[in-house]
Amino acid sequence: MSNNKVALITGITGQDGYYLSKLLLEKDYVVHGTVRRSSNINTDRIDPLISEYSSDGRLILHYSDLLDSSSLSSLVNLIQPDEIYNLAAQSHVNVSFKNPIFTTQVGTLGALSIMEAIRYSDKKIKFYQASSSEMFGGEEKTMLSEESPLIPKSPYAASKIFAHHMAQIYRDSYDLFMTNGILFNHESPKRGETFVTRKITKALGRIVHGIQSKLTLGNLEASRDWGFAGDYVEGMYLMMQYDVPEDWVLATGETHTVKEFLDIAFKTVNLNWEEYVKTSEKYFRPNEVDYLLGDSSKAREVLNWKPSVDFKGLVKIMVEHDINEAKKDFTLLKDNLISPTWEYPKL
Ligand code: NAP
Ligand code: G4F
Repeated sequence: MSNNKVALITGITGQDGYYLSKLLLEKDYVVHGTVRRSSNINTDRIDPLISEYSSDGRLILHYSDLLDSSSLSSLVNLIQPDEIYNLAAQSHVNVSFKNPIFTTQVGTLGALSIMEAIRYSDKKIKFYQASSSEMFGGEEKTMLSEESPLIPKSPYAASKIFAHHMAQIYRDSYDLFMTNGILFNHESPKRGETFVTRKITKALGRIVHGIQSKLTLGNLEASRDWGFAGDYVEGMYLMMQYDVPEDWVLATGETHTVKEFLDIAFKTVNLNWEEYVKTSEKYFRPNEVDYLLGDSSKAREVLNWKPSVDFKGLVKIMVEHDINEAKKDFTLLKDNLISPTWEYPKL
């Protein structure tokens, strides 16, 4: 019988799913992950981990969907994990205005289905809920902590608040280990390509290689506390190793506008962003979170967590990665294997 700890990660195919599964595998966990069936294989991010860890049974994937509560409860029964990290969500805020019912079903009942499976399990299973700084609403220019009021501005934020409160209620009512990580924005080369940071660095790489000529964005004045995803999954792990389940903010303590991100990114390759970027109503939201700045003193003092990558470092990592990626696209284009799309992405 193996002594390895067993974790179940929902949303393992996403940005954080990649970094968290890598971290846990390096810590000798057996990692199970849920994957949604899609018409194209959607495991790109974790393919390197699959090839390294699946043959010896350390990384095991299961078809599941947060909307299918019976598949979740049978998975929990089958695997009997020590820890469950609920990362699955329709995580794009603007899309949540367009698909509010789906976003809400996944964010609320999806999360609750896992909590119910844990409640009826014979084993004491620790649970991590991916809460979000989006829940704060960013009404005022203040530092936000675990005690700050929650003022949702989107269906996404409202659904995250429901799951956040249910984790607290299950913690208090049934003495279960339900921890909430209230994470401020965290980015990386694995970030989805329609989130603003990656959209910018992806486009910049393509501009550098001459295969894109412009970039259309929305609100450039919005300000975010942006950190590196690799640092934030370390924080998730630390929260789950702490003696008691609590709520924890992870943030860098610095905030920057989209304009500042553009400025630093374009300057790394000696370009002026104003010559390439335009804005369109299409990317403005019906209700905007203007300003997010986090106070993560509790996690820093109690968990000894701190981010290792600063804002400029983050921009540099992402720009360098996407310039290399675009070089591959350029080569394929040159050999006529793909046709030019002058602006990317279309969504
Ligand atoms: P992401 O890249 O969008 O990944 C989301 C994951 O959820 C993907 O694996 C996705 O699967 C899966 N998923 C979506 N709908 C699902 C459903 N109905 N059933 C099962 N799985 C489903 O998000 P992320 O950036 O890694 O974020 C991880 C979590 O942290 C999310 O819950 C997000 O809301 C939250 N969060 C993120 C940030 C941030 O800045 N990144 C900050 C605070 C909180 P597919 O690959 O098939 O789409
Ligand atoms: O990159 P974003 O889409 O991230 P947003 O809305 O802050 O949400 C992310 O962080 C949350 C944590 O606070 C997570 F919970 C959530 O799952 C997600 O990971 O947008 C950042 C800002 C917004 O103010 C947006 O209006 O950038 C602005 N923006 C300007 N132009 C744009 C664009 N955002 C996107 N996605 N695309 C644009 O063209």
